[in-house]
Amino acid sequence: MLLPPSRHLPQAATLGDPPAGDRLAGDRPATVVHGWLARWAADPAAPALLDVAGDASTVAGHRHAGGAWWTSGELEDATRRAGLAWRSAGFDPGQRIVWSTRSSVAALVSHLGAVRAGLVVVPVPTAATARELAHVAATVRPSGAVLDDPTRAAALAQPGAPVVASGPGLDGLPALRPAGDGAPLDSVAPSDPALILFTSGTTGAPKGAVLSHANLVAGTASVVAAWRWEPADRLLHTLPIYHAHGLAVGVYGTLLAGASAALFPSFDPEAVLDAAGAGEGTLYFGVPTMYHRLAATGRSAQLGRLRLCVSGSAPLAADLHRRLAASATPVLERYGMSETLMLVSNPVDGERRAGTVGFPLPGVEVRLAGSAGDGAAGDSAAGGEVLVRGANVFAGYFERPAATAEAFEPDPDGGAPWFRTGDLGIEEDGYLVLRGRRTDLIISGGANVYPAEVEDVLAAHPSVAEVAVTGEPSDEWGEVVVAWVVAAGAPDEAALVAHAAAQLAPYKRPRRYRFVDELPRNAMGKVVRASLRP
Ligand code: MCA
Repeated sequence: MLLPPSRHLPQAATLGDPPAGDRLAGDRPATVVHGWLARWAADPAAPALLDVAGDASTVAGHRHAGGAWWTSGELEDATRRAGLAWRSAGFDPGQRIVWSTRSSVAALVSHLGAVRAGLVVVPVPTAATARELAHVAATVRPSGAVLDDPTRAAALAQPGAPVVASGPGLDGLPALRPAGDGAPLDSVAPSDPALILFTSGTTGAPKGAVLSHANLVAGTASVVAAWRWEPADRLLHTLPIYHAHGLAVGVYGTLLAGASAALFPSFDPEAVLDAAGAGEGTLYFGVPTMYHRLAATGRSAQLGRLRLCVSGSAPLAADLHRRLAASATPVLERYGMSETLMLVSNPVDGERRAGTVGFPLPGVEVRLAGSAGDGAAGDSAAGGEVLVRGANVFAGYFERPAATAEAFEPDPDGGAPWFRTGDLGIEEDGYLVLRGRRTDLIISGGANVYPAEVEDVLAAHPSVAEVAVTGEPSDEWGEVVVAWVVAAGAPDEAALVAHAAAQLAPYKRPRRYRFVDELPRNAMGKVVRASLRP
């Protein structure tokens, strides 16, 4: 069954192949780069980004005084210099760079410059271990890297493939050729790859989802339109910039709307509430763990001064939604994925219904497979699998044709294929209600954890005979990671904790170890993770 089309705009409109009279398609730039350039040229004096930490920064020779707003004109200059610095260091369109930095304007300038130069940016969490960095490097074979900590570059080295590493200021890039050599800046085409986001992997190690410039512009323009994002808006930005939420929604959205964002170096609930209470912002985007901590301060009424608070990346508990609505503001819950960017959102105008993620965004089609009115089989209590398509949906996983093929389902009417989200849902008055997952994915603090990856790491430890990993509900984190271990000999939890700390980023590490005599298995001998969950 197809969900009713977008109800976000005053008139039915889509961002896909548009019907006549679609006002949004006319406004939409061909790529995000073209969108940013148009905004920067239209109002170069407009404030664009602020480092709340107040650090002075120099990027590719552009100097900026600490504590002041970067204007649109400065961003254009600095990102052009950064793009030319990549060129001068020998980088050509299509080459891949790993980008793993804390939130700062300098880090974003290095990123935006690379995108203007047509490089493909591969964001990686700053807490990634050497093993995780090596997996990324072995998969995408990067030529360069931007890292806060240059010593991490060693983990990216591949035999016979040097990686040029720099800090966010790009001072580590060599000048090997005139910057004018190679393709001109800003010559990307909509179908060119722009980002590779590591994600998914119901079957083991994470894969790289390749997003094109067309995907980025579709996935960003839809929320700019639906959330009525205007140049006067100012985002209080506390998300990490290496995930789609903080990067594509938070940063690209701000720049495409010609709006501004104050970048906080990390999430501190008191700092957010101080800024909101002082009228320093109009927008806040967070994961449910952040809203949980904001509510726990007892000061969440300050959020009521903002125009719009958005929650995503994990389900927002209906009870927390109601508490925030009563004390401050009805949070707008939305739903997206790294492979697709934003898909479904509660409305700005109209009821933001707790426990639902809302209506399809402009340009996104949503179908529930296996529900009434759909040909495929499915579990009617949990609803059908959520299938989506639109210009925002990625083309595939990097060099993984079989995994890509599995991720899509043919259209019953012979149209474009549908991306399988792995989530199950039902429709209620046009709102999408998510009801669990087809996969064993765990979402902790808004970050995705794949049981198979954690199991592979733990299984390599000599004290482990067998292991299964599941998620356990948590008010603060949504879910926390739990490992069920059949020990080989005496159980040794301390050794497993140390082993996990060396191999896994903190959010993937089990919070609890439960030692058991055996793991539940089905008739085929496969471990049934679902029967370990509470
Ligand atoms: C940190 N820790 C975590 C997590 N983050 N443990 C489990 N899950 C996590 N997500 C660890 C810390 O390393 C620390 O470990 C302990 O938990 C407590 O740390 P604390 O200081 O309280 O945490 P924090 O550093 O304040 O981090 C909490 C956070 C952060 C701010 C909520 O997790 C966060 O920024 N989450 C957002 C993730 C995100 O952006 N997801 C978007 C994915 P120890 O005690 O051992 O030191 S994009 C996406 O999902 C799609 C596209 C979408 O729709 O948005």
